[in-house]
Amino acid sequence: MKKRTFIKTGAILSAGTLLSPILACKQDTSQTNAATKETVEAKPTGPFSLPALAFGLDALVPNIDAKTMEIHHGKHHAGYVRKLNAALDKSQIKDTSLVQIVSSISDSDEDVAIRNNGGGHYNHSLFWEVMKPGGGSMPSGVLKEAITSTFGSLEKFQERFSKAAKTRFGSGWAWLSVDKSGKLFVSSTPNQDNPLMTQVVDQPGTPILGIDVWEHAYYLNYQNRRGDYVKNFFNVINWEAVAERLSKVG
Ligand code: MN3
Repeated sequence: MKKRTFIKTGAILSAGTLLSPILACKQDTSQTNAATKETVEAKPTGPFSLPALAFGLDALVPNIDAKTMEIHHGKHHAGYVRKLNAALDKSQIKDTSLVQIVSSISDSDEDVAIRNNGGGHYNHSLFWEVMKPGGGSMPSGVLKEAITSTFGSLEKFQERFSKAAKTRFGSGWAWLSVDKSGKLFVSSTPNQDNPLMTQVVDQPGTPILGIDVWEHAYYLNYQNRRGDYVKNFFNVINWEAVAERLSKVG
């Protein structure tokens, strides 16, 4: 829609130039400004783009409903990507590694747009990857050993993770991450922060599993029952993806 508007504006500008050079000159300034503004707003690409889902919108039903997936991925996540690209466009940041960008975020006001939208893009990209239809079978191998040696048992890990998700006040995320000594830990962060943000979180690390506990992630299906959503999230965890993330840390 916006792209089309921009093309139209460009066409009007060209027509004006042909019809009357003087008028076009006068109009040029305002229309160039308008066109420039539209270009920024309509910019369909930047360093980042919305990743496609590996499964259908209804694939996680009944644990996560199709409408929630549609809005969450197509509107919320797409919005973070768009705003991140716009924020980077105005910033001095030349880095195109999302992990580098997110890891470098500070507490300063200047970083707010990149903190919220870079975090939003990173977090949601991870979120879609650590879920799958028919998921939820228990982890195995190295990941299982790491979880049981850290938390005592898989059940105790689930309790700890669920508590972090349920008790996060307001909007945010709960995480299973790996610290720099290679040890697993559970934490939660507000808004779109995550454990990669070394300068802003209490417990820095590399997240390997995360659950979005913003109301937009569950409210259509669960309303205020965040606990039920968190419980059912365990039916769709893609443990192979979590294990793969663990294997890449370090
Ligand atoms: Mn979300």
